[in-house]
Amino acid sequence: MILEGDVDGAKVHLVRPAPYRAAQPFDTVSGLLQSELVSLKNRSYGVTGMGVGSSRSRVPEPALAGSLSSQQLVEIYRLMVLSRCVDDREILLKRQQKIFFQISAAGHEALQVGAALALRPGYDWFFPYYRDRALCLALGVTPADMMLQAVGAATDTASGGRQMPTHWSSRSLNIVSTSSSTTTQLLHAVGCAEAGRYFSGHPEAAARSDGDYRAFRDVTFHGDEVVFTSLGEGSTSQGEFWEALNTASNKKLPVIFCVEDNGYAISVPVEVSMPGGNISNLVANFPNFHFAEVDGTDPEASLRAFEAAVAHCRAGLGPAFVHGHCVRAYSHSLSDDDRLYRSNAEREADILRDPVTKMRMRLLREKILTEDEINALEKQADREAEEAAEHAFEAPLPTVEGITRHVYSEDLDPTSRVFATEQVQNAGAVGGGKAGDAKGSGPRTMADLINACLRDEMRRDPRIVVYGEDIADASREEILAEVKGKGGVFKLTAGLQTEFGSERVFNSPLCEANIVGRAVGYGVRGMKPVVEIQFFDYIWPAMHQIHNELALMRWRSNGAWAAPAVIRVPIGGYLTGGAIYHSQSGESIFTHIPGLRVVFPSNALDANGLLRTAIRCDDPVLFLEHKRLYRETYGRAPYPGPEFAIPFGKAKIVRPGAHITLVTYGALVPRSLQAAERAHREHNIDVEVLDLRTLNPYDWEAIAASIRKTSRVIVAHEDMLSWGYGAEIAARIADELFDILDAPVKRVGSMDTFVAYQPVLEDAILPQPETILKAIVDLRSF
Ligand SMILES: Cc1ncc(C[n+]2csc(CCOP(=O)(O)OP(=O)(O)O)c2C)c(N)n1
Ligand SMILES: [Mg+2]
Repeated sequence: MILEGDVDGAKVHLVRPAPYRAAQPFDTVSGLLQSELVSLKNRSYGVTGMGVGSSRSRVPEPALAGSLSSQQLVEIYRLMVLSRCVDDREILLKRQQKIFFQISAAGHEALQVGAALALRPGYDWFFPYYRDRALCLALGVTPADMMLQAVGAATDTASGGRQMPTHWSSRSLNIVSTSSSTTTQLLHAVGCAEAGRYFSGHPEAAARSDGDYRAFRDVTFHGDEVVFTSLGEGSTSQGEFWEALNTASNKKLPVIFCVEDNGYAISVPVEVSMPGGNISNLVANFPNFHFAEVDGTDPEASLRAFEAAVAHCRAGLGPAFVHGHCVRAYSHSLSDDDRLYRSNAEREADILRDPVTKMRMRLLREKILTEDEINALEKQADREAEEAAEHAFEAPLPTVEGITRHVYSEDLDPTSRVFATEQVQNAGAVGGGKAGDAKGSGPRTMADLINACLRDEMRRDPRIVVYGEDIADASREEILAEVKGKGGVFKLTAGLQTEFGSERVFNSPLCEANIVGRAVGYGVRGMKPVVEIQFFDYIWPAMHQIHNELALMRWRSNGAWAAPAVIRVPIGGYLTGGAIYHSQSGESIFTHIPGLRVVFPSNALDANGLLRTAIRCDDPVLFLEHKRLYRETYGRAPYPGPEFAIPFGKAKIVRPGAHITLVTYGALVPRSLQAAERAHREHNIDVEVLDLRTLNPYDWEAIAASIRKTSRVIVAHEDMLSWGYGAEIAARIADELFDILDAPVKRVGSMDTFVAYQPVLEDAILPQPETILKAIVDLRSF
């Protein structure tokens, strides 16, 4: 739609920045202007070449200080218009049902272009959100890239057709794959900044090393890189927003938080969710921050705000917070119609503040461009978006065969022989230092050998950092000479801070999402965070990060990014007084997450060897440690040496037998062994006990081989029976081994309730050796 405008008394024709506008009539362009536009496209600051098939080069300096030249102002406008044109083209395509989703940057372009021009693509790091089209265009993502994403092409560089459009990712530009989850990306940004700081203090850690995940996780760092992350004002209600500010502030990290405030979270106006309605007021007391509140519809003001923010961050003074007031020129997305909840007057008022219109008027008013030149520029941008779309429709679609690629690392298989160094190599050597010392050749507990493994691996691999709640010896380093140190509520990390220092071993805030979210940021930079969640019962605040981010990063970015962190978690009951909130199981909830390896050792040696594989492998791992087994006499073993590793997906026959197969893991291994001994003694039943050791992947071949021998099987676990881990194993046995079964598949698990405090109740709720014995006897007589 063309509007009439009035600039310095002269009538001009203006393209209305409306979502559903018809094709624009454009005037002819003079040759001179065209060449001027070409030179602007290849300008020497901030942004790389645009357009279909253009290559990307990194530009060293933004260099926009001082007053902006006419050329620079025109280029800013071009980027804003290009963003709008790509949005409008997508809207058209969505209405024609040629693409499947659309969400726009309309109304946010000025703020975003300002941010991009103050930063360095491929040098700084970016954790944007779904509305950041203009930001990404200005950083160097091309309209062609965007259209490939919109159609879901195989050649979509962000995700290969796996993510919605505007879920950005570019390795060359350091734009880390972003999800739809609002605010998770902020904690990734924090971890990313921590990793950058770590590498600049420990450059040797960046070295490539064969033999583990480092061979596939290249590192770049500069020492003064800044991390940018953005979100909408509605998303500031999420806890992770505050968690990210907390750590960035506390650690003076170079992170720019950009709040793009359009006053609405879909249909919810800001006053509903934000006390006082202004996020700047709420965050104002965080220490070490540089704060700016700007008119986000003014690109120059925005740029200046970001330049100051970048200067603050690059100088190492701390994080920055840029709050830009934008407008949401269109509805939330094409699935939304804002006429349902916004008045006409309010929507019209937003149109008057539309940044594209305002910038256009400025260029005319300041006689930087004529009306014809404006129209030519817009026509060119529109053509670019159209060509990008045409190109995208010719692109190949992803193949169905490729669906499971990059769920896990394609480079390093943790089930492979690389990790099959199961023979004890150095029994009797010292696998520890002060507190968690595994001295001598005598049997060590599971707690000792986990601690020993952490020490060995930290000595071997400088990219490992260990953090979590209470895991340091003492956060106040100066008293370490005087005190013994805490080293975790179960003392599994004892002595690590003392040996490796507070940069590598440190306490986190009491905040599980913060722990895992930062691990994602560390991981994408090539580090190996080995974090601890204090109790499995408190893993749930981190569930969003585990399920939607950590485990998904590789698949959703089609292999471009990964975060192979290790999360160690004490789990389980049989504690006599642990009660509900210190006794939970729930491993099947995590084996239900593609992309996440789940390990559950039952003894000291397996814990040592499997933790080593977890740390060295290239996938994220949930490492479940049964609290009751930490110091039990059962399963102690001598320290096996610093290279002892066990591949994932390899079960172990812990008791051979001929009559019944008992598939189990964790704390039910010793209980199953007790039951098997009694079955043999009292009933002459010979039970084969199979310890799965890893739950994802699990050793189907070993299960099947044993059942082929026995034709009878029990699957036993501590977790609740219904919908527990055993349900999946039992279903597969019934499906694939039906022919050789002599009896139905039997399961043993806890009652479908919580674990109570009173031991009489706990004993009844959790499966006991007697429960397993009864199942064995029943099954034998079936
Ligand atoms: C954790 C989470 N909850 C809900 C949603 C659904 N959702 C998507 S965008 C959105 C509103 C976000 O508003 P705001 O942060 O102000 O950003 P804006 O879209 O206005 O730029 C909601 C509720 C989501 N994507 N993630
Ligand atoms: Mg909003």
